[in-house]
Amino acid sequence: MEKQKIRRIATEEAFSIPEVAAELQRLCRNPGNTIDMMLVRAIYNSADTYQSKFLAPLLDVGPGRLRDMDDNGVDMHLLSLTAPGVQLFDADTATELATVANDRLAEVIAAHPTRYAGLAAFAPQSPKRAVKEMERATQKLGMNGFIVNSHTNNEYLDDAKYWPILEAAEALDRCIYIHPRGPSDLLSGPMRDYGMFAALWAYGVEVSTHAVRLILSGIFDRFPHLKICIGHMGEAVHFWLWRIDFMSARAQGAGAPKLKLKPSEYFKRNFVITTSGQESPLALDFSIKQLGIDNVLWAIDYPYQPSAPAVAFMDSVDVTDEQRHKLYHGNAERVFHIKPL
Ligand code: 1WB
Ligand code: MN
Repeated sequence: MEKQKIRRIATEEAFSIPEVAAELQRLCRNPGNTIDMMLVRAIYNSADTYQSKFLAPLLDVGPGRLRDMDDNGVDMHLLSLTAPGVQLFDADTATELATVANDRLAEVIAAHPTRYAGLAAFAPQSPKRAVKEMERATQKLGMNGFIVNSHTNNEYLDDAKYWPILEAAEALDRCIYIHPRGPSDLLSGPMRDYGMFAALWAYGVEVSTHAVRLILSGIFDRFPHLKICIGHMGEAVHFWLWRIDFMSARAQGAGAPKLKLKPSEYFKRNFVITTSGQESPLALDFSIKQLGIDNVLWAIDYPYQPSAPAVAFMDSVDVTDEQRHKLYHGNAERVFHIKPL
């Protein structure tokens, strides 16, 4: 397939701004060795190690990134403030920096409206102010959805204190992308060895746990039109749907919240998934069959994973032309309100 013939919108593409990077750098000086701090030190503490190569491309929303996109036939990045976003900061700092990041993102999109779209950050630490920022970011800045990096201080979005955030996303008709961060404290113990602490395994456990919590808590009966996006080929949640349905019936009989629908029905109705960083044709085939072609979106996970293989993967998978168009851009245009060409 010719590289220029199909619009390619990549939907989990990370960026940062100097102000957030500086605040993360400051955090590095504190003691503490959570998984997030291990990652933050690796990326933002330039004296440090294996991922320091990511900081420059994260901060570059100009020529370097556009060159990578051009070289690989990628038309658009749906940008999001990289993990852990503002969620390690105190509520005031987090709220302020989310605003700055969203303003900056809006400027970049305005400068390159055909190349970038954006997910707005918000600070769950202060749900009230988060809702204000969600409204501002969509209604004034025209953002395409929201990004949240899974848990906040070990709490998940099913907690009632976060319902205003879910309510706002539903009312604004914008999807919340739940991106990974280091797992919450009690989940993280066994993940600290063998390189499992981030994208290799822990990230998927964290976000899949979050997604299953949302479904089983019953929040989709309260917010039936809420849309959630999860990456990495759905963090494998849809592989589990049959067993979750079976066991959920039993759990509801034993005191878990009563649900109007089967868990699998919420997953198909309220979630979409992306292929970020997961380039397995077999997993994609399963995802399309399990969830339907309209619920799967293409992503790279730039700069953490390279663009060329992500494009080669989606160019070459055995799907129809119509399906490839949906995967590459049609579904992203619908879910994230990106203007079709
Ligand atoms: C990695 C991936 C690290 C992501 C990150 O740190 C983020 C990793 C903030 O591969 O180790 C990501 O967004 O995929
Ligand atoms: Mn990512």
